[in-house]
Amino acid sequence: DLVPIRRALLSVSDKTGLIEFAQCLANVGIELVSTGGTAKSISAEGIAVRDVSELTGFPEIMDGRVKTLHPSVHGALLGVRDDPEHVAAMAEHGIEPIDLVAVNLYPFEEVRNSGAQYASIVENIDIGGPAMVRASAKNHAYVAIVTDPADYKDVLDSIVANNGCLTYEFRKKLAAKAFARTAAYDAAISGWFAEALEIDTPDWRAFGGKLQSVMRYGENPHQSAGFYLTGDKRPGVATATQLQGKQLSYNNINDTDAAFELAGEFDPVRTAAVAIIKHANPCGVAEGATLAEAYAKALACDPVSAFGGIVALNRILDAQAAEEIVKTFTEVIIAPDATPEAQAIVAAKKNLRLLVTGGLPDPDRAGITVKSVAGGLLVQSRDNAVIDTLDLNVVTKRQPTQREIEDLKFAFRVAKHVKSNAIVYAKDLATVGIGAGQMSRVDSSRIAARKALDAAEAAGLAEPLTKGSVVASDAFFPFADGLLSAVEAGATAVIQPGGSMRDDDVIAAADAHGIAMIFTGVRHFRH
Ligand code: 93A
Repeated sequence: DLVPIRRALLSVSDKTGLIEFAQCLANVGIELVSTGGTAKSISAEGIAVRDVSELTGFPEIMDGRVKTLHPSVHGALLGVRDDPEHVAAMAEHGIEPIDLVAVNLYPFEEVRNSGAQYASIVENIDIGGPAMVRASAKNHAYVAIVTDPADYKDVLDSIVANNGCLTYEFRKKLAAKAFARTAAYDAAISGWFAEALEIDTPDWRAFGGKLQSVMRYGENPHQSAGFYLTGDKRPGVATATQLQGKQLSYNNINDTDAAFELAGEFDPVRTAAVAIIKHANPCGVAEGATLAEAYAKALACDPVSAFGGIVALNRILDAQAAEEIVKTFTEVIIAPDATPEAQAIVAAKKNLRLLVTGGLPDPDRAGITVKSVAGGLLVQSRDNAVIDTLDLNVVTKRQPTQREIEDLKFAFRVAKHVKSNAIVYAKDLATVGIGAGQMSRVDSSRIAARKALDAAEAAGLAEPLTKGSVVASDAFFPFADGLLSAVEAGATAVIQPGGSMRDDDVIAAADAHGIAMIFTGVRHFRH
């Protein structure tokens, strides 16, 4: 069970803690062997170390691409110490066993994230390092593999506590950690290729992830929760800087993500846009000449639900918008940035969380989404269909007016971010009624119209804003009833994917009421 540690191989790119580790190993009589740079650092401190080329009888070649890839090294790591044939082979070829290996790999992830050039990223794919890590980890019955400088101290303590040996239990744990490291390393490399080639397929990086924070609780207080980062640097809730406010909760993170992904649908050069989110669904979205105007329009859609909501902006938060937003109790504001004046205004609300992202999510971009089911994970490519690039077919006798077209595109853009069944009424580039998450489309349509009535009543308007509005549906109307309920609410134009067996009935119903209807050919289910 106990393996005496007599010889150690050190080959590290991250030289954190190296000297102290090497010194302590040497102090207890362990012989040190090292690769070029590592050996240099160690011997510079006056610690005795043999160069690995002395073991291999072969120099490092090809700019270090081949330095430890040699039978003298891998035989020393893989040899089974109580197998007579292995022992004989080691003796025959003069292979000196290695009992402890400390390796950390070329910093591929850092180099990739630093925006280095292609060739230098490729050069930072470590081959010999992972080979040694995997060989030692496989042979953990005899070899201890250390891949994290944070473990040096435990290793040393353990060697001292066990009279120069390490236990099987300890070596096994180190081996498990070693394989996790090489798996994450390869996942980073394949993820980088997938990105470079724009491969729109599941990317396994999403299942690794680094713990960013532990939340007080999950979706409910009796659930525990953590937030893991995939390493993807796109602007969003995971990479944002929090300028002020309480720690984000699990639900905050989920809702903030929904809010900002929706805000990202609106090109900031073309328009200012604001999305207000509650329980991962928008309760008001609008475009405007300024953020303040867009916010006021978004708020008017459903001011009751907006209470305690999340506000996402597609432009830099300015003072005028901040003044408006802080008038309503808001949990989180997320924007590409915030002016100092706006920050000062938000600062008056101590608990209000303000996140800045440095940019907007790109709705066109490929990516993946993951959802857990009992015993599995469902993985799919991101819904990156965007209305601007779709073929819009008018299927009714009446063509939509220019104003209707603008509102229809707006409504469909929003519907993509509403849980199915999604019905979105819009007028003058603002939502005026949103029906979300219903099991029947006609119910969503009725709820949206009902909410528009409530909002009109609260605002003292004579009639709901759905009068003269347009309506978007995330999926086709299976029957004419959903469309008819929208007509009843006062919609004059409809946008939907089309594709129902009864499209003809639905088109006939639209024609009978003088409705203009567009088919997009693309569905936006979101569950
Ligand atoms: O270029 S490699 O893939 N070929 C090798 O044979 C090899 N052996 C160790 N990279 C190799 N290494 C890596 O070199 C280690 O994983 C470590 O990250 C680094 C240490 O090099 P140095 O001691 O010269 O700083």
